[in-house]
Amino acid sequence: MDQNRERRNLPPLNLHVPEPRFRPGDTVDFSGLDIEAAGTTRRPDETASPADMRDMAYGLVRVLDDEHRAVGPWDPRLDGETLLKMLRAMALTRAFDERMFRAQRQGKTSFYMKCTGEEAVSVAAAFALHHDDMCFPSYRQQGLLIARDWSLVDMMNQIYSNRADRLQGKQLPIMYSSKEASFFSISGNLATQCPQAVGWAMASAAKGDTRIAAFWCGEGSTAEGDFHSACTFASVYRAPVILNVVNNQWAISSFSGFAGAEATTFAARAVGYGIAGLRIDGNDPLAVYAATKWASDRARANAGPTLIEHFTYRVEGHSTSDDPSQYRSVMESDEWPLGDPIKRLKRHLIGLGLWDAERHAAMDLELAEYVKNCAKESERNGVLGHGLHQPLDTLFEGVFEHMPWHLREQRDQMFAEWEASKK
Ligand SMILES: Cc1ncc(C[n+]2csc(CCOP(=O)(O)OP(=O)(O)O)c2C)c(N)n1
Repeated sequence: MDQNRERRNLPPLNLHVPEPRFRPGDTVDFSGLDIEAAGTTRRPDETASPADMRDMAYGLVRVLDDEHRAVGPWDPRLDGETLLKMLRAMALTRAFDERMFRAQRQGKTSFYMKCTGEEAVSVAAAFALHHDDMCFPSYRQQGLLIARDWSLVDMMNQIYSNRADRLQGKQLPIMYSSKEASFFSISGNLATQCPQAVGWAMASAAKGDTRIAAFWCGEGSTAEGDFHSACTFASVYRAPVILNVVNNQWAISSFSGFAGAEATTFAARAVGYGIAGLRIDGNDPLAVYAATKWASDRARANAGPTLIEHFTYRVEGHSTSDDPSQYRSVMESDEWPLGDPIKRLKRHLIGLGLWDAERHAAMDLELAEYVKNCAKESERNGVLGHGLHQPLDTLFEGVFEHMPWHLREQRDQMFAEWEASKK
């Protein structure tokens, strides 16, 4: 049989190439987004079987309603003091971002990345975790360090690659590492932290410890093979780990459709692996807190991992090297229907009678001043381009635990050439 003849009446095959809804200059209308009202999503027991909570992967856990009241079964009922601390940590994260972005524009550092609009994803999660639970972040969870009261000056020293940089200028700015804050070294290679977090959680369980692990990756990063490995190992061994997917709609200039968002949700990835999945309003600090607490209680009860999709929006450019007006409508961030996480918590606290606009404005001024003073302190240790900040030979340290002969040879050769160049 001639198969070519048989197929001659079939339409030609073609591929679907996703296209974002709005491009530069387009009027943005997000009314088509399916966003359910706050308080309507059910709250399963922390030990529920993944099969009994598949609907959660397609819903949207929300606590703060349009009037900024906390409603529904996911309301974590936090006390006012904790809520105010959370608000402050989110505002401090934003103030830090503002200052460091400007430092890059002033040439004091080569690079910076903001997390504007995503402050709740890291800060509220840090409040729900124990201080020594191990975090495996991407480059957009600086709020974890800030919520854990890590030194801003230390973070800035790293950004400036100066003489007080504990990473000795070896890492790109913002690729922090703090063992003391249980904050795993950030790697430029996307999604590598995912299987590493699962492995850490497995080790914690193997040792009979009570600490859990959590990773954060962007929705774009879920397209990496490492994300699949992480989900498989987490599911098979029921590792005490929280898999956070921060769906901020964009991976540099690629919209979430290129990572699979047109066909399903990112929380629904959990369904295929038999993992508990929660899809939550990532701009709702109370929802982030409640979901993280749920997942950590689940992990600590040996009931298995949880994959949380934080539905949010990347308000600013991808990094200081990016200009988002080249690929998306500038209206998008203003039109984003889930609002701003800091403003939402602020209005919630005002509604509770615990806060007001004047105190908020005063706090913003105080935080900006505090960040400025930290920057001044850090800049005394040097900024980019002001000479060599680290002794040259530190370049060869840490490659191996003990420096092998061939690295010593290269180091000596470098010094010899350096001396010769001065003559
Ligand atoms: C393995 C790998 N591929 C590509 C890159 C280049 N890169 C850096 S950030 C980024 C986009 C990541 O987007 P997403 O995971 O959605 O996180 P977001 O930046 O939105 O927080 C890409 C492609 C990289 N760093 N590593």
